[in-house]
Amino acid sequence: MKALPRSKNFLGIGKEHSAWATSRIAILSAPYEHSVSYGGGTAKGPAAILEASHYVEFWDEDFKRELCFDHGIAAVAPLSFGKKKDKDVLDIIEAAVDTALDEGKFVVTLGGEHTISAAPIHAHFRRHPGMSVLQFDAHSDLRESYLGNPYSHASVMARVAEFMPGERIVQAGIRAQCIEEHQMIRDRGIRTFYACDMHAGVHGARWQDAVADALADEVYITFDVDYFDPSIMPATGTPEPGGFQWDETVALLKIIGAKKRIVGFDVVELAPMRSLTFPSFLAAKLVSKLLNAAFMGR
Ligand SMILES: [Mn+2]
Repeated sequence: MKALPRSKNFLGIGKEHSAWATSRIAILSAPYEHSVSYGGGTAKGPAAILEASHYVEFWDEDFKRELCFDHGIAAVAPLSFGKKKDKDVLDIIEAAVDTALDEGKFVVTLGGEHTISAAPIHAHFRRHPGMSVLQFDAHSDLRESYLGNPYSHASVMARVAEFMPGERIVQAGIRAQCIEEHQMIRDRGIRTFYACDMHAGVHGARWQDAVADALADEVYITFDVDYFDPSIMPATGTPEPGGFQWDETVALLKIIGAKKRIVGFDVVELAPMRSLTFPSFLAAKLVSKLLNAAFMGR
């Protein structure tokens, strides 16, 4: 795969730390947007994250290192889907993730709408059959189909639940769902942490510990940015009030980084706003934090 030049890559790092052959980390862009239900714009998410990442510091104040110079980060040219959609698009993404994993890379996938996550989750699950998937999201995305489309962003975790055991799907931040999704969570034993319970202290003094305890040793993270409160993340298709703040989220990532092994992750559903740059920056810094959590002790 071919790495993007410094002007377009992650963090704006020089060739010696961003070439494909020598980088341990690969960032794939999957700018797929088809099943929009409310606000649009997620196709522009990956490019906005890469652009904003040039303003993220190399040095991470939480993890006390410059990860990009230790391991190398290669961002590659965005995948293109032509007129393809649904399953055909997932096949293209999964093939790309497979290629990168086969070359020993730690793979980050940027969306795009949440639909795309089924592909990297499946690719990682085939290699790590004991893993959990941790879904940060306002919505449980467990609808069998939405507006007639089983490959809707609102159905992505229903597709994942077709190949993963329910108890190894862990959802955090959920605050919008339909009754069928609620029943599926109960029937399949999906581990859902509802925002109302997390905020109310139902899971103890620190909900972060309860979420971490629900995970297997190996964890894949799928991060829908609408998990955050719209006050800090307004740039997403379906914002929901009552979301989460930055520090409490980073606190969980540090716990997972210390106690578990993050095998891969994706960040999806950023719909960048022309008038407001901070949401794109937040998403870029989130990618950096997730990478640091994943490489803790490595
Ligand atoms: Mn979602």
